[in-house]
Amino acid sequence: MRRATGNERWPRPAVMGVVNVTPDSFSDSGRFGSAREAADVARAMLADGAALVDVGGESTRPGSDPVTPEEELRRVRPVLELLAGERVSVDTSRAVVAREALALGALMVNDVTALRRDPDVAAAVAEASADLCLMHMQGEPRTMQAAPHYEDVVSEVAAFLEERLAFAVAAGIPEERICLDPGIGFGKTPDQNLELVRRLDRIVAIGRPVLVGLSRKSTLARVLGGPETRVGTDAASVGAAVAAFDRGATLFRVHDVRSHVEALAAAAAVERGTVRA
Ligand code: HH2
Repeated sequence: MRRATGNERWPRPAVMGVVNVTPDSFSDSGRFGSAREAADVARAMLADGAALVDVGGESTRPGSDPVTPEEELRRVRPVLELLAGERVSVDTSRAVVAREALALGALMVNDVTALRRDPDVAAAVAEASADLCLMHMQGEPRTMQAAPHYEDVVSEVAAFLEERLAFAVAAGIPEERICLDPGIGFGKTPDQNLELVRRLDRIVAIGRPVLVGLSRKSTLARVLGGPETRVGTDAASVGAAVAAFDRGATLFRVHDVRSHVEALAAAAAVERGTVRA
C-alpha cells in the first residue's frame, strides 16, 4: 500500500486525538473501561475532524514507571484491532509494539524517545513505509522533572531534533515522512516550555512539520492556577495551540478534538485571509 507523505498527509493545521490506554496518564487516567470504549472515543475524535488518533499503552507522565512490552501490547492491541482501517498513530518507543501496530494498519509511530530507547523502531518504520514523529526529551519520565537544565533550551532542542532527524534518515526513513516535536513537559520547566513555543520558529526552520503536545499539560495549569494544579484546562490548551499555530506548528496532539479543530480552522482562516482554503 502506498502511504501519503507527511506533507500531503498533514495539511496545516492537523489535529491528532489522544487515546491513552493507560491506567496512569497525565490527564485522563483510567478513562476507558474497555478496548471498545477506547475505540468508540477514537472514532468520535475522527468524526470531529481529527486527522488521526494516537493510541498509547505506556504512560510517559512525569514520575511514571515503564511497563513491560507484553503489558504495553496487551493494552494497545485490542484497540488497534478495533480501529483497523482508521487513521491511527501508535505512541510507542518499542519496535515490537511498533511492528504489531503497523501490521494492524497504523500509519505513524510517535516515538517520544526519538529512536533512542529502541533504535530498531527505525527499521520497523522504514519497512512499513510509515510516518514517524521524533520528540525531544531530557532524561526519562521517572526523573525528568527533577532538575531540567539547559543553557538555551530552544537551540539545544533544535540541535537534538536535527541530529535525530539525520539518524532516522540514515536508517532509511525518507525525510518527507518525519515530523518533529519539541516535547512540551518532557524534562522542561514551565518557563522552558513556554519559551519553546514562543520561539517555535527555530524548530519550524529545520524544515519538517512540527507537532506540539500542549493539551492539558501542567504548564498551562501553572499559568492559571497555583503550583498544586496539575492539569491544564481545555480552553487554555486551545489558546496555547493557536499560539503554536501562529508560530508555524502543523500538528496538534490534543484531548478535546472538536474545540481544537474549530479554533485552529479559525486561526488558519485568519492567516489566509479567506474563508476557504
Ligand atoms: N505528550 C505525551 C505523550 N506523548 N507524544 C508527542 N509526540 N508529544 C507530546 O507532547 C506527548 C506525546 C504526554 O501526555 P498524555 O498523553 O496526556 O499523558 P501520558 O503520557 O501520561 O499518557
